[in-house]
Amino acid sequence: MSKHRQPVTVLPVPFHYGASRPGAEGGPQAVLQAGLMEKLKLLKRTGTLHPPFEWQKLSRDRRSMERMHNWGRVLTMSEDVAEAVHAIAKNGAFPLTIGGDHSISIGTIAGLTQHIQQLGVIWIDAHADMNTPKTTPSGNIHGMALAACLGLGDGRFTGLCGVNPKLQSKRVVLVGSRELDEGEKRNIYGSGITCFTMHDIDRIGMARVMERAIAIASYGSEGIHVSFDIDSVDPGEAPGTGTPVRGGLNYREAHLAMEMLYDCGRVTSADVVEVNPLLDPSGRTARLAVELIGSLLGERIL
Ligand code: HAR
Ligand code: MN
Ligand code: MN
Ligand code: MN
Repeated sequence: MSKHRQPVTVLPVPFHYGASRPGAEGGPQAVLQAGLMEKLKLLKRTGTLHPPFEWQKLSRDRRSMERMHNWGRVLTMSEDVAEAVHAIAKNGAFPLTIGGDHSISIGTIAGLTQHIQQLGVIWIDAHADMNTPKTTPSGNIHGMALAACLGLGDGRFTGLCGVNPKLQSKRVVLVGSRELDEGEKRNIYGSGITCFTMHDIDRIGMARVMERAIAIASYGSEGIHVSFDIDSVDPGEAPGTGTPVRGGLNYREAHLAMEMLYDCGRVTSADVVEVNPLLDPSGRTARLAVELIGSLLGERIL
């Protein structure tokens, strides 16, 4: 089946234990309420909703430490998400995972790499999520998610699903970075992944950045995973997120990135994370998320 026409299966992951504050667990409901399934129907992408997990079991898990807050809950969630995403991909569908904080991508990528060879990843985010327990300034695991997928950090996460590392740095690209911690910068340069900061977008434009990002992520890969953190977008457009950073992608740049990802025909899965409805009662952040998913799946807003 053409990648452009794969049916989409939505996996809601209402989870916030990878972040410092609650709210992101309401992300999936907010995005569904903003019309996600209707959008998929409009685009003729079927749109199956995966049944929710029994998240209650997580609340009793108290395993935590100073440099990896709530690691027990994050690990249990990651195992469940990996299994669900692998099953969705095996069925020939496009897994669309809706977070939740960005730690959920540890599970998504673990599940995908069981099915897709040499997965490429484009991580669109104000942050790099390249900390390890050694470099983290916060202890929050959402800031360590991409590092874990590259084999950096604690073995409980890097070893998830028995493959380590899950990604090869030559097919991993950051887009929109503008808040990097010092130790994290060393991890980025040491790992060899590609990083397009907001400065690069200002300098050469989003179109050229995305052309390069797509070329890098698709080299020798069977598919590209898009991990989209809504905080990549400027807080003026997307205020409902836990760690907003000024100077982000504007409305047109965010849509252009998603449109170019659709046009390349190689995207086989996506995460949309860090929508926090508690911080945006107006719902505009969730509505923007639905719009951007539309562009990623072929809608054109001109
Ligand atoms: N770099 C900081 C840390 O590790 C904050 C990053 C977490 N925020 C996110 N992730 N939303 O993209 O704690
Ligand atoms: Mn992130
Ligand atoms: Mn498989
Ligand atoms: Mn972020």
